Amino acid sequence: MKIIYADYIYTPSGYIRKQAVAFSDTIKEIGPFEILESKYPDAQMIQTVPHSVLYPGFINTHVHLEFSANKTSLKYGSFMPWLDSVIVHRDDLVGCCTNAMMMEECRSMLRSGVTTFGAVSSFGNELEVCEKAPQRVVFFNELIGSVAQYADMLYGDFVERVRASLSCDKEARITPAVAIHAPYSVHPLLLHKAVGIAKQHKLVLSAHFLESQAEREWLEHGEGEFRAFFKKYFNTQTPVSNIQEFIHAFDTYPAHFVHCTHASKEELNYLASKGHSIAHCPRSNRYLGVGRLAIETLKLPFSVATDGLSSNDSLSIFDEMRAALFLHNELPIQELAIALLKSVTSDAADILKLNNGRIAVGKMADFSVVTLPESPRREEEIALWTLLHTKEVSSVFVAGQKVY
Ligand code: MCF
Ligand code: FE
Repeated sequence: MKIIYADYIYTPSGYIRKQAVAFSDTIKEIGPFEILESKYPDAQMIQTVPHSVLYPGFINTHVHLEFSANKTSLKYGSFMPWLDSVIVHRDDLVGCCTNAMMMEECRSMLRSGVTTFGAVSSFGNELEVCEKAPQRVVFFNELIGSVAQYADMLYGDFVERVRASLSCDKEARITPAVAIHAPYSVHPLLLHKAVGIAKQHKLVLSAHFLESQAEREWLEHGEGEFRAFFKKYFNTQTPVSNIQEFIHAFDTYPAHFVHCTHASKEELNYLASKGHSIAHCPRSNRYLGVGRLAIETLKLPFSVATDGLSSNDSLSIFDEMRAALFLHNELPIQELAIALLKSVTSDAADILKLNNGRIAVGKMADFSVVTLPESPRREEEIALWTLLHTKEVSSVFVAGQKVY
């Protein structure tokens, strides 16, 4: 047993003062330090430095580690030129992305307090790194392919990758999951089979959805910038799916939709009515020029996530939350800070169906300790000071073990 003490603890009912948490691999009890100390006299005591706030470990629900080598290869600014540059540079970028490079990015997430991440993998190359990473990983096996002719072959490869991630060592804390790339790139034949697999094995399901205006135009009318793209690379003129067909494929199984920057109010409300959620990636959206997701009117849970270095400059969840403060510059800043922290803790845990993300009895003992530069003058501002002053966290625990 261990007992950790901090000036403040972030709990589902707000920040509590001068309390401690007793834990092994899960949280056993929360209460005054003296009481826990006398109840568990053999426990290892962990006293955090002054002005520390104990948070549940942060959760980054959507990242692409395989693009960790990208620095200047991919074209930022607007979606189609970016996608074109992905087609041109993908093989090189993925080919030169070493395990060491990906592990360094896992460690950079760890330094920002991320104890769980959702890794989208198109080839399965990252599995080894994810097994060795100190964090929990929801391993999203990505399915992509719009040409019906290749559907069987692509599906076979996908099933193999799902199988590999299902048979990981328990110690590695890998949770297998399914990612459908996007409505424009996945044939309905594959889409329905993949949703079926997710349902059958109760796997978390995710999909990029309505990220750009170009995607919308293509899916609705077979027009716009995607037309030339599909003509050039696939010699086709018609989309394989449309918005309604894609949305309805998920009607009976909740999914985590990534971006949704070009979803209409009606579509978003429909997603909400079916129990879906959203991954909101502020910097990726800004860098790919796809506009702002109006998080203030969403009726469904959302997480703030970094996306990959394919459309970002770092995988720090704090850099991401600070960017969100600026992207959503018309929202009241204190309330926004509170909402952002909730989005990367309890909401993200619910989305990934994990028993963490909250400091509460029975939850997994994943923590990140944030140390503020001085004692907060007003308690109602702790969330904002946390976001503004944290470049790196002070320490991190996963399943009760100190990993940073
Ligand atoms: O989320 C961003 C932007 N939207 C779509 N895809 C990706 C993103 N970052 C990486 N990707 C990957 C995607 O998973 O890029 C490839 C897929 O493997 C694009 S299709 C050649
Ligand atoms: Fe993505």
